Amino acid sequence: MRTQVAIIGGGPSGLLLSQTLHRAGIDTVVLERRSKAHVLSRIRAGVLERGLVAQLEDAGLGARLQREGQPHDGTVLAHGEREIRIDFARHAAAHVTVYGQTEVTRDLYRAREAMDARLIFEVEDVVITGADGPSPEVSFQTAEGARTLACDYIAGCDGFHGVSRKTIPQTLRQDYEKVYPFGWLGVLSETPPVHDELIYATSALGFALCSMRNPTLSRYYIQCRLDDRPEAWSDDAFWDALRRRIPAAYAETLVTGPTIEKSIAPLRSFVTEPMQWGRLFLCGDAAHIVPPTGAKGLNTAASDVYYLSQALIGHYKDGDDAGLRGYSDRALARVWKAERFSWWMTRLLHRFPDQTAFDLKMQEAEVAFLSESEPAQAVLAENYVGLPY
Ligand code: RFL
Ligand code: PHB
Repeated sequence: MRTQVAIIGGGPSGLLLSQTLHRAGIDTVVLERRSKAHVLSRIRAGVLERGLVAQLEDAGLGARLQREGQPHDGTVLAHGEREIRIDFARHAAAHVTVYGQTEVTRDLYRAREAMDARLIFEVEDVVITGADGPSPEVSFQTAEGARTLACDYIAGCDGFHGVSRKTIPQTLRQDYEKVYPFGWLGVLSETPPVHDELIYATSALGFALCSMRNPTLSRYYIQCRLDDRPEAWSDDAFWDALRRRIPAAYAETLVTGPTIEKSIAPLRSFVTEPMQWGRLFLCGDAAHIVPPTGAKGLNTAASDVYYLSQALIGHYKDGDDAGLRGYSDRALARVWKAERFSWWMTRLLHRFPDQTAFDLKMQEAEVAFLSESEPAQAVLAENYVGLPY
């Protein structure tokens, strides 16, 4: 089997890259370790920056997103009973769009399948060879047996636990990592959202986030211990913990019900440099992870896809390899700013087990400053709606 660009991973990065390259006349094959149903069952991101919305529109995926995506002109930060509304429209002349990653992925699969794209599911034992030479190959197993995919370039879109990053020799890359001493317990529930904007809340009991997917589907998170298990949390215990962490006015109007999904995600900041080795290019979670506090993971994956697709189009259409040579530096320049923002939001809004009385005072002072300073709110708004590509 042969293609121009072999894409490892059929999550949002791999699918968006495949769709964008297809529209530019570049052939791809996507190799995905799991089944399509499994990929679509993962509940993840919910907030899309304008850059990602524009990319999806350019990729021919605007119709349902326009119909069902909800524009949000602001968000609420709550510290105990103190509320700060961050006005994106006023401070950044922009909005974000609430539209689930599951729906983005579903739209991408539909579009790719409508074009008879080559998507191979449930591949195992993926091995990349020759990425540092002129003729890279990807070998893998399917139910039918061993296969080899020859290609010009490989896009490693296989997430944090994938094989692509690990193929780059350890001596040629530098990993930067910060692991946080807590996780997020998230639930999905068929109840109306408690508010029409997201609420990022911090209290003496820890962080909570009130988010949503649509007017009848809510997504809530609370900070939890790293050794917590979702099964240990009854629905009642979850709702109780959430109510105690959000301002009283919201706690009183919160509509609760049975949860339809409950999972725990650890929080981590991670970047590998460079994001390229020979003809192998990393995109999205394969190269970097952010804690979800700033809603940046999917959006940063999307800017990587933008830079890489532009670079590959430059190569195939204009014979210009400058974009490929500069891919890693260009992507990392934006990635580090999203890392900084996500780390800052995480530090501002969570309770850390080793936090001293002084650290708590610093957090309080930062929230007080934010509530009084328009420029500080503008900085938050500018980062939240997404820095330009
Ligand atoms: P993914 O989504 O992990 O997809 C990688 C795919 O590669 C497959 N794979 C392999 N395939 C072939 N061979 C192998 N050896 C393979 N190994 C793995 C996997 O099965 C998978 O299908 O990475 P991608 O495409 O880079 O997308 C990244 C995003 O999924 C991620 O950054 C976001 O979900 C992060 N995130 C959020 N991002 C936002 O922008 N806004 C948010 O509001 C937001 N909220 C979140 C989040 C992530 C969360 N969790 C669970 C980590 C909330 C949560 C709770
Ligand atoms: C979500 O809706 O899943 C979500 C929203 C905002 C975040 C993280 C997750 O910062």
